[in-house]
Amino acid sequence: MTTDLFTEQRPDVIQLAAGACWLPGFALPAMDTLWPYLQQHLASNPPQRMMTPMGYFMSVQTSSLGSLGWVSDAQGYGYSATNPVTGEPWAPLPDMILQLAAAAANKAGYADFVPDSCLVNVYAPGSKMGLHQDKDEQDFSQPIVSVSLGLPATFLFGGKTRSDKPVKIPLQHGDVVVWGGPSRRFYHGVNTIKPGMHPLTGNRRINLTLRRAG
Ligand code: MD6
Ligand code: FE
Repeated sequence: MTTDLFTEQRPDVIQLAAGACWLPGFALPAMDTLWPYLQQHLASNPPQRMMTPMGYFMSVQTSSLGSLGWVSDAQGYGYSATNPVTGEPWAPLPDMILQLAAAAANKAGYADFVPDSCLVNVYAPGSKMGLHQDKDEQDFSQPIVSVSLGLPATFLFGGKTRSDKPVKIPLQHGDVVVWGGPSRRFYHGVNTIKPGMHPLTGNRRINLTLRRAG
């Protein structure tokens, strides 16, 4: 079988679970402004490998935008108004990203999503993220919006318990995943990123995770 990668059409919305959907290519129209913005952000806010409470360094490098940034250290995971590396507040979330997040959430059935936190994850080949739940936020009525750029990744979307077998979602540059409501605390993760070269981001995958944390 041959697949023509250039003409292959993917649907706009793919339901993953109750309250969760995959929006293939949803962020592509925003890329012309999103990618230059992120490049600049990453240049002036170098992403860092955070330590987990177990004392291991994560393979992913992270930085944040918004009034609360996601941080981890030997004391635990959580949100912080300041960048632990610089002691300074995180840069505010630009309108362009707020609009993209709200539009994606809306398409998934969540009206009026206003995130206050945007985690910027940088994955080099070999980086991965183990299955986990997002449960450090105050208000679980708000969804999570995840935007992918650059190298492809297999996103794992599981269920309520760690032992629920995850579905494997082949995320491409510009794809968005939204989960909330009944699936807000579902386990998820990212398989090891394979080596590759993307025309925009080079040899990395960038993921934005937008949440209402406070
Ligand atoms: C991703 N990240 O980078 C997904 N969740 O594609 C996450 O799911 C995540 O990086 C909670 C805290 C940090 C994270
Ligand atoms: Fe997560």
